[in-house]
Amino acid sequence: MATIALLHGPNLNLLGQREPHIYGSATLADYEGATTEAAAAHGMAVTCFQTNHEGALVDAIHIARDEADAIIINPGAFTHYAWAVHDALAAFDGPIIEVHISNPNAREPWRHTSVVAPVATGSIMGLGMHGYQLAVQAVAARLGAK
Ligand code: CA2
Repeated sequence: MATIALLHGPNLNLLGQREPHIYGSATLADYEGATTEAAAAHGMAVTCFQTNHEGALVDAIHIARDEADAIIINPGAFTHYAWAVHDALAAFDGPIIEVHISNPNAREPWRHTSVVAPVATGSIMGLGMHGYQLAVQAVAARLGAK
């Protein structure tokens, strides 16, 4: 069975607890559950991981090299400056979908740069939960899943 590593970066463990005007009321568990459900409809499994630490995210990407066929990643604020995350993703062979709940391009200028986008297969932003479901569809299409 094809496996997707669903990776979340810093502060995304707080989803649903603060800033609902930006990020909505869904929790991280809601995002992980919806992604897992969407993947199951394509016969794929999902492993979920969230961290507030850059090195731990790099380690999770390295583990995904052996244990996952695709990555769906919301790197949080690491998106905008974490070149170690960029380099780790560059060493992953399968599809990588970068997802953001909000639309960083419609926010502060420092959010307009993504160091992840150049090594992602594609980027989806501003669509909330729907973005994760679209990311699963993109992975399924690229892996030839049902
Ligand atoms: O829109 C996204 O998904 C972001 O990746 C979220 C990051 C932000 O730094 C990126 O620019 C865009 C921040 C996540 C922080 O999430 C919180 C959720 C609830 C309360 C506080 C922070």
